[in-house]
Amino acid sequence: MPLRPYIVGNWKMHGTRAMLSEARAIDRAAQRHMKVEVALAPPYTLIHPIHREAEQIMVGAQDCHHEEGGAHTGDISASMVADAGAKFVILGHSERRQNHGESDATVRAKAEAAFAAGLRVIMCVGETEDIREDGRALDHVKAQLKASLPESIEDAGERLTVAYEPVWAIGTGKTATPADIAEMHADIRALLVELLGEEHGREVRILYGGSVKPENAGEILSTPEVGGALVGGASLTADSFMGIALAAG
Ligand code: G2H
Repeated sequence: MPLRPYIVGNWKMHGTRAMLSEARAIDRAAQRHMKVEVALAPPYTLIHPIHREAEQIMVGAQDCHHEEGGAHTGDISASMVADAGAKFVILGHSERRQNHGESDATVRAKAEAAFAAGLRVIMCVGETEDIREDGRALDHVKAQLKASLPESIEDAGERLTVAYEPVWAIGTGKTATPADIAEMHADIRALLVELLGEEHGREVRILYGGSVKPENAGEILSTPEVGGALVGGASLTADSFMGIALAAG
């Protein structure tokens, strides 16, 4: 049976405890829209407070370190975010790949650590504008995904989600066309089936991310092979975030 549409808010580096009221409002609204799975990835400092209060939404982290512990000042491990209440972690976001020099190998090591800690993983992939203009977007994204995923993933259908986020569409107001999204998601689906087998490969949800907002969510979410959305800016208020969730189901 296909999993429910998955709408995930990525608060990035936004949010102090003053934002807890927004998380509560999202949680209350999510209780009225059970056809959609709603999740939030706040900054680390808000994982536990939101986890303690939320009844419906799933809370996750935006990153984790690949090692279990050690002399890594400022880092946080997969088991630590799980201990704080996180049920999933976003990995390989382009802001991590670009601003922190994360390679596919680093992202893969983080995914292995996250699965070992019992977390679900949202694996982000996407091409830059130069790569798209060169006509290499499909090959680039598939190579990135293949190199970022662990060799084997138990219960991949449930525990893995892929997010396609064209780098040029993130926070810019630009979105890919439905035809471009459908083409990319179909290619990602074919690769997932090749890597994970027919059953799990078809079950994994493929999210679209990049300037998703209530106004464009209906069109994006009805595109073939789009199983939900990873939402940045528009997830910061309950009204706009739940406007997107409503468009999903
Ligand atoms: C892409 C997205 C969420 P935004 O990074 O991951 O952010 O919706 O602000 O483009």
